[in-house]
Amino acid sequence: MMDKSLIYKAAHIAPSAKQLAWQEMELTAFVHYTVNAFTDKEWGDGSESPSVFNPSDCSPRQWAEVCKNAGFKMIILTCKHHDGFCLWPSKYTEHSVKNSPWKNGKGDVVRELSDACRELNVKFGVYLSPWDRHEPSYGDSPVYNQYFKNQLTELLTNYGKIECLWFDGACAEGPNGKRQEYDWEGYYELIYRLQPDALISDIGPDIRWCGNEAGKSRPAEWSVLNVNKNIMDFNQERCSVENIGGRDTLADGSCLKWYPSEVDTSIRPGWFYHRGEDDEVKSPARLMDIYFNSVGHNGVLLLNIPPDKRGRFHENDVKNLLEFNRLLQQGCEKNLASGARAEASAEREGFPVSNILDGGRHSFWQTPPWQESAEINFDLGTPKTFNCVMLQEHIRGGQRIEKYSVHALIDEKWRTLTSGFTVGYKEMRRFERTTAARVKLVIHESRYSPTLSNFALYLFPEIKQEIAVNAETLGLSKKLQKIHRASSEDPEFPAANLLDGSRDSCWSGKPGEPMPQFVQIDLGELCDLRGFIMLPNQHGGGHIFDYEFFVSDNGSDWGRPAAAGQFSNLVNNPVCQKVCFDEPKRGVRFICLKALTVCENYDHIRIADLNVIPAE
Ligand code: FUL
Repeated sequence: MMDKSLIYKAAHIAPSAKQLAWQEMELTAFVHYTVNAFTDKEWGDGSESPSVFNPSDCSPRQWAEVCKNAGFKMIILTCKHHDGFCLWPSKYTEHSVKNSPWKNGKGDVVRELSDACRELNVKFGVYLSPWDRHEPSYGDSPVYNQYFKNQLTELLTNYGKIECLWFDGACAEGPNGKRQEYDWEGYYELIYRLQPDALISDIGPDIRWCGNEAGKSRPAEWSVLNVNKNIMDFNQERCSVENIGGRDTLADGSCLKWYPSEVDTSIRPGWFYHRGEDDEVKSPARLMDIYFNSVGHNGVLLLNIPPDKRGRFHENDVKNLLEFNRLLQQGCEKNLASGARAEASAEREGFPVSNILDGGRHSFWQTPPWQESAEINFDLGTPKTFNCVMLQEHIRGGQRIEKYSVHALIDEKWRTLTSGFTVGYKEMRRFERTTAARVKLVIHESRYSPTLSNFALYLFPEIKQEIAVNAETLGLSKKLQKIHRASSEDPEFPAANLLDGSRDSCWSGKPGEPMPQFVQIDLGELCDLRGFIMLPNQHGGGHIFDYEFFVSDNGSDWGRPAAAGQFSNLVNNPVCQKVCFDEPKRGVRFICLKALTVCENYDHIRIADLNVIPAE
């Protein structure tokens, strides 16, 4: 038996006014822009010259207009990403737009975007990467902390209202990289002093990372969490666990906190613009799935749209975004339950169930204290056709529902349409098109007393699921391929797994074997190649950081690498990596991928799939 006072406490933890306002924005946009758009990299290493930053038609106004027209309420700009290049003319470094050819060094992307946002009534936030691969003081902790605070001060004082500061936890220079002790408390104090209303996200006290960059959420997405260590530890250790807020995680309740989930993902496989990904922009259908997984599952969506080399959102991204918004508007246009007669099995005085159909945000229904389950029956009057249900709790009072299901009366029998766990700010579930006049919501379990402020039934348009285009479909047939050699293999994870076409199996080097580790594949015939693709391990770590890739016609003479570099951001975003050679390689029969270093000091490397991209 759980202590009632603990449950009472958990049921009454509520959002702050700024957290609530943030949650109600629902859709927010990320804009990742830096030298990477010009060097075709995902993580710049800081050695890029500012002269590469030269957009031909940079239009932050276009970014703001598109976001606004697609229903997004805030834009967060990467003012400085891990490469250290600043999109504003910072006084504290030469590594910025002021030394680029763009507008003869007189440009300021932060200014242009913040102005456009203000004019269009879109909120503006800043991403400032703590990890800085350019700044020489990085790693000299007090000196760099001052540098970081100086930059924060510039951003917080010169650009009007900043709604959100977004601090990235990424920090991976690989083995022997510099280590910086960040002064988080000092950064937060500065923000509280200069912009007290700003939210601090990701490595911050107001908003938590959902735990992945793939647009997914967990079955029970709680906003009330036991944050029993400092935020940094929580973000590193617990933000990815499946059971994030269940009763068994609440401990003695002394560290409960409203810490809601933000789902950050990119409209493209990478966070930055790469021409080679123009055909891999997420379709409206895919964006809709992500919407249901984020906004429709007690989260806020932070969707990244990266400007291209011109400095504009690419046409494909714009088209898909606007179409996504059109479908969403169409789906939510009409609440087919409005006007229905609702009857609840229990009702607290003053909180009638009719409140959930009045369309208002503030009125709500609840049960009497400690009535933790309930049923609400809806009589729609005449049969209606719908395929989606929307529930909203009155989160101003806390988050409470733990398990629910929705049913329709069809041919005199109750058929379950959907079921789930948490509701929170908003829960939206899709199911097969259903025609019925009677619908029932069952709240099976909740904390103290469930509340509901809105209930809706919608008919979403059927969306054609296009065949997903992704890098993996570019590979050569594996029929003739076989493993030539591998530096080592864990018998449980043989190198042959690289050829089985499965995303779930992988090749693992033997734990503890020294680096470099390599694998060689015999393609079975001579081929002309444009590049290669590598699908990282989909179930854990062992990701390669520095690599070299070789080709050969005989399997023993390899020569100089055909490509070499670093894979970026695999820990957080293990999507398929596509590497194109400078020139096509002709007459190749054997390939070799050599891992020079591994992320996070793992003692083995793991990859799921390796293939080549034939030259056209
Ligand atoms: C990650 C970064 O490493 C990516 O480049 C991107 O900025 C994403 C939002 O966070 O951790």
